[in-house]
Amino acid sequence: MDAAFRKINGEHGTQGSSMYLEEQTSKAGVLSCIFSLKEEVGALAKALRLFEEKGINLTHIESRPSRMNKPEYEFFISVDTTCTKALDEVIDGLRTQISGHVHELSRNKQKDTVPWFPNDIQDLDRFANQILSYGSELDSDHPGFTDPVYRARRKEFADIAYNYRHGQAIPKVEYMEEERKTWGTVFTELKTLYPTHACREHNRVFPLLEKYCGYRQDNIPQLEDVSRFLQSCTGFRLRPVAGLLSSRDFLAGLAFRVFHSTQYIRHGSKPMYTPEPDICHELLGHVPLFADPGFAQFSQEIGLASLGAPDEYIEKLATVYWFTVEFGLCKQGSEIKAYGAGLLSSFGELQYSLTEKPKVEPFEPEKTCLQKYPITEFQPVYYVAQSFEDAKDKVRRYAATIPRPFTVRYNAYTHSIEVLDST
Ligand code: HBI
Ligand code: NLE
Ligand code: FE
Repeated sequence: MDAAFRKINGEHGTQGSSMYLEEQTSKAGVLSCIFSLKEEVGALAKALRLFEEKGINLTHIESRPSRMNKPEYEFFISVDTTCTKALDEVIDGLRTQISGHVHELSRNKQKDTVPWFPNDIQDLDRFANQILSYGSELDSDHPGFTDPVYRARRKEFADIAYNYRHGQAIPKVEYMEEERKTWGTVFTELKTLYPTHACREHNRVFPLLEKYCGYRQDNIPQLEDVSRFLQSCTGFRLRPVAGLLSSRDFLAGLAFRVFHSTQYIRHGSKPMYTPEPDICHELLGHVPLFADPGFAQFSQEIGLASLGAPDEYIEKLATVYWFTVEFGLCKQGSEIKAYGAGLLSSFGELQYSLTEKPKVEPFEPEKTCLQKYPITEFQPVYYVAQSFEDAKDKVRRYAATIPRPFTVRYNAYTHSIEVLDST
């Protein structure tokens, strides 16, 4: 409920997003409809009570003033249900007891339809509007919430991402003094920890980024420069994004070797740790490893496995992603090092992760994929991989157990997905 409720829809060019909605609603047991209500106290509560009485779970709700009927409001809702009878009764109730107008947009009870996925790298342009939270609209517990300069700045970055299309150069940004100061602190602290805490692949690439991409304490590198560098190493490229994407959208990008990257920087009051991705996280945490061929392939495997996968498997793959790409530890010789980007971009958690405090378990996708985790504090558990090669083999074997009536192959010449029907 929470994530869907916060979805920013339509505000920045509705075409892509409405298309997406239709496709989203073709999932099993989902219904979307619009009903209108006269403006009066308690009208919405009355309508919602009908759903409650029948035990139907709302997964999305949005309101807008009616254009046709000025004193009315329209409500767009999606519900999750397997019981059609209850649903029919609610719709009847809405029609007879509450409002004349109920417009059913889609209903699909087929259990085995395959969720839509991008077939071509350009299809990723459709994700731009589908930000879950933290776009330019900060939540009240965000450290930048009461800082008007920071909020205005976040809006500028969100606009760059919303307007970006595949194939364009990523617009360069002139960072402000305050922003460069924050970067400087994060960069300096992390750089002293990397030799002892980061995995060898990260340490191998880091000097190249200093040499070719302007990684310096007094300079925030430009996404475009870094993206070109990555393309020359592994074919991975960056694409600007306004905030968090859904797991499904985010993982789909990886299938094309596209990494959705934020461009704003964390609030200067908390350089040591932030729960949301920011440019420090992307450039210092993720980028060095996407330049490593073995790791790039591992990441793409997770992305390919996600295409068209059922929702519950997306959640599992997102969890695997979380405990590897974001918070993974790996064995190197007799030591354990960090390779997860969430660790390599937080000088607080990087230190903590290699102490005795957290629990450490071996990485086994079948087990790891079920682990619950917090997203706004240091992790209580980490998973240790033997090597990227080993992690990749394990994820590939795990992916083969995801029920899909087809297999996929990436065509790197055309940047498109080839679907091989296996039914
Ligand atoms: N969206 N922009 C963005 N960046 C991420 O790192 C990210 C995301 N959405 C989901 C996500 N990461 C992961 O936590 C997994 O759900 C894939
Ligand atoms: N906690 C990380 C940091 O402070 O850099 C960001 C994690 C994003 C998932
Ligand atoms: Fe990340």
